[in-house]
Amino acid sequence: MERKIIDLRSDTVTKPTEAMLKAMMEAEVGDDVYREDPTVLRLEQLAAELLNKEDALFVTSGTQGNQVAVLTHCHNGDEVILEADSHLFYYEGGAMAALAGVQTRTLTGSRGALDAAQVERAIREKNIHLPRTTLICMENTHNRAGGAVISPEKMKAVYDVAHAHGIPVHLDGARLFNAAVALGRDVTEFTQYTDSVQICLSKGLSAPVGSILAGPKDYIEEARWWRKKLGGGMRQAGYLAAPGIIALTEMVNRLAEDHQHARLLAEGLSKFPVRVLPVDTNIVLIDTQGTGMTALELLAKLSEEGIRASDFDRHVVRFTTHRHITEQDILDVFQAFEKILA
Ligand code: TLP
Repeated sequence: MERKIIDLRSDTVTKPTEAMLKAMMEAEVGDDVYREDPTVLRLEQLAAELLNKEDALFVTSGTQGNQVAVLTHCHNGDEVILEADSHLFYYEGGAMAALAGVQTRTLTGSRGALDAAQVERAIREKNIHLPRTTLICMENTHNRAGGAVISPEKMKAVYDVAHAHGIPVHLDGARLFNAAVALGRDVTEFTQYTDSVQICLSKGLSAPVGSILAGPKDYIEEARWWRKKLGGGMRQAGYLAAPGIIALTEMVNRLAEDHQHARLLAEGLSKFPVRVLPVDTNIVLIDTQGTGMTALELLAKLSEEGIRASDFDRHVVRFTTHRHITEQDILDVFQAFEKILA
């Protein structure tokens, strides 16, 4: 019998549900570049409503949504303030510099949250020598901070500072629904403190592909133009939008189960000689130094036991729970740790 792989590398590995596959088969489609795909239009309208924004755009990925957002907000030579470990800065291949031609002003947050006073100090004054600060980005949940949730109150503090200076705010909400479920608050409580927001349909929500960028109507119109320039004008995209509709309508509440599994994993791992970082949602970070192994060395051992996770730093391993991870899988991880560290 083939051995089961317990894949905790990311929630991006989730496959579509039966209902999603059926919706894909039955989707009504048209050419979306002509705005004639009824399923894409339905997804975009639904997403705009849920996020309480005027309009929304279906994009190919979280990275494309974030980069289109920056391109739409900024001109080249502008400065963007964002958290030093944010996905936009850390994991998007330098795209902000390469595509939008902006320079980044990174601030170190506290579990991913920017400090409003620090943001205010970093905003450039009007001066012939200086670049213009034209965008402030936040990330919620914050991936490299271990799926940390940033409360709407903390977001408001940054948003108020940004708006006092006439600067828009973009939210990388790849896992915003995880934040909302963790705090038991509606996503609109977070999105009210953003001008634009990107959410991923293809992570814990299990759609096969795609993200949403939402914001004001004229902003999304401009974003649509940038998406086309980046090659993101998809034609019969309704086949991909159909599972996205199910992601938003049927898959949000189940994220609580991923959070519960992450807590279970964290509790169990804390009995081993690793340092387990605080867990808010579906991501568990551990520091491996107490094992005498680097992250890569521990990952190699785990892999021999059929368990996959990600290296986040020389001594940091990330485990991400998702729909395909069961309680038994978590127990199997503990067993593997016992064997590896015996
Ligand atoms: N994150 C991936 C990797 O790129 C690290 C993962 O496995 O977590 N924003 C945030 C906060 C993300 O975590 C990700 C993906 C993205 C944006 C980009 O989404 P995609 O992969 O759809 O481009």
